[in-house]
Amino acid sequence: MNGAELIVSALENEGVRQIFGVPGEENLDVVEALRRSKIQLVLTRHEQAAAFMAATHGRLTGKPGVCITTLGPGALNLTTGAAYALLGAMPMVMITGQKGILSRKQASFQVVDIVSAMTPLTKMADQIVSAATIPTMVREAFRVAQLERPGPVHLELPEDIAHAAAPNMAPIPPHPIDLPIASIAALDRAAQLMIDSERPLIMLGAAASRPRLSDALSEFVRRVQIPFFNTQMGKGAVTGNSDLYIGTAALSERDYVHRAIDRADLIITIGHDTVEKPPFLMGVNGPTVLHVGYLPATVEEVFFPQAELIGDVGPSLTLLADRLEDKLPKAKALLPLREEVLAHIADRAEESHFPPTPQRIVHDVRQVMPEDGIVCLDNGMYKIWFARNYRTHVANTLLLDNALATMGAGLPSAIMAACLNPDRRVLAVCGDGGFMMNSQELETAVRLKLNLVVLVLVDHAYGMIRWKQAVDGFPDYGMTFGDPDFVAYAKAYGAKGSRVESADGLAPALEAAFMSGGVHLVSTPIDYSENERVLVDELRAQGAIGAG
Ligand SMILES: Cc1ncc(C[n+]2csc(CCOP(=O)(O)OP(=O)(O)O)c2C)c(N)n1
Ligand SMILES: [Mg+2]
Repeated sequence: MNGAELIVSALENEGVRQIFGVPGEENLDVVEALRRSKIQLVLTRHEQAAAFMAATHGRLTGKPGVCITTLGPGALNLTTGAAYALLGAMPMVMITGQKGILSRKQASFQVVDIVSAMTPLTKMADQIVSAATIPTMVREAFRVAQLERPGPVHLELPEDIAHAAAPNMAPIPPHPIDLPIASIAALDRAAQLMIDSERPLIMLGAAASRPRLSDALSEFVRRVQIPFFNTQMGKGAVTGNSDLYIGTAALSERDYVHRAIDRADLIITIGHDTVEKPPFLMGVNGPTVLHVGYLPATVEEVFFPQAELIGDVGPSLTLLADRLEDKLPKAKALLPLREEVLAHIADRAEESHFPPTPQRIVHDVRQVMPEDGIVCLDNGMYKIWFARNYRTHVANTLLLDNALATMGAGLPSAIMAACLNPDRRVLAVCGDGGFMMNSQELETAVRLKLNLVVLVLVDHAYGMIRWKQAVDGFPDYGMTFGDPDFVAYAKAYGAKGSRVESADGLAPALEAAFMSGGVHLVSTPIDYSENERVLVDELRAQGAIGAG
């Protein structure tokens, strides 16, 4: 047995089925060990995409996804993915190669101190210096990656350690770890706050979307009957309960949902992670915030809860609901605002206008996506529209990144979602800017024979920045570009492609794309004049009303 075989057996022991990446010569012993293992090596066309895919595996399953690269340039290409997983709390294990550490036959060629580069981007970054430490280091890497708050870890395996004879060691079996549940005193205090509240509101934050939490959380909301809103990354954290949904806080203030937020006297934030753009701004005049989380709140200028319920969120919420049975007569005090808020959000969703408005696009996507269909967004202006307007009914069916908010993750995350859910519809939604940052992964999707539809929204611009430029009063300058013919581009990869050419053309084009199977790109123009009309003028007016 050599070091490479030992690490691959340790990965098998962790239940790893796929590894994503671009190997280099320093990984060849590992590649050979993978060839003889149960683990599939999935090549990507850029390491960044491999990291986005591995992180999304962690996000959707709670189990770390694994990616592998060579040393230096390949390893550095993982850094954006590492930050994506770190800010987004997605468990991931990154394995990178390195030149031999016992002798230096190639001097310093391609040698970069990757462990140092990864240290601020990970929960743990370490070099393996002896094969005998592999079983413990791999076990520790997976533990650290998964434990709250989950995130990425990095192991560097130098080629001589991978190649050298290793002791025949058994891997360390993983065991379930149950987190502590909130204390009785904290539960009583939280229950009292809720009982005393006149106008309570629940907010579901990013950590509410942990896959293992969705059943208990959905049940809690059903039992207490308090209306809820969510942050962008808390969207779709609960299954059902849609009659209590009161909106998504895609902006920090003055959006329609803030009519409810501003009137609440108690906001129970479940799993809020301040990596997200603030869903509301706390001020001296309230509201009171009860933070429920796996970990204590991070205190920020705009978020400083007055009470906390810390512990394994699912079981803690069950105990909390037990204390509230029949004691919340005011639970639905803010519910009457719901229809008004949602009616504004649905405004112009069916307008026949070409190019389609963002509202119409969100509406048409919802029409063709079944309840359990998964939409994966890249980053651009449309993300705000999807966050505000797209209704989710099943947990983890709208994957967006409001933490690093990086462009380029939409397609890789959708590839991972499609790998994990071959029987569900999966749609990537990308701007013409973000799509081109990892569009080469169309080849990966085709090679994996996935069923996947990619919707590209074409405005020939970095639209989001162009919008901000306008909002801030700058002249329109420097944000436009030319695009390839996206349909021809998709076809060049062996995918299918179609173009939306009329107001009513999007839904049928998406439906046909899903029906025909395989990888299919649908390109549509988008009319972003609504950004100014709704997200600036209309909300400014509504903010003025709110202030008065
Ligand atoms: C990697 C990366 N680079 C730059 C940005 C800043 N940024 C945010 S949105 C955006 C424009 C996105 O353009 P596009 O994908 O075409 O979407 P659109 O807003 O036009 O719909 C840019 C440049 C970012 N978030 N991530
Ligand atoms: Mg664009």
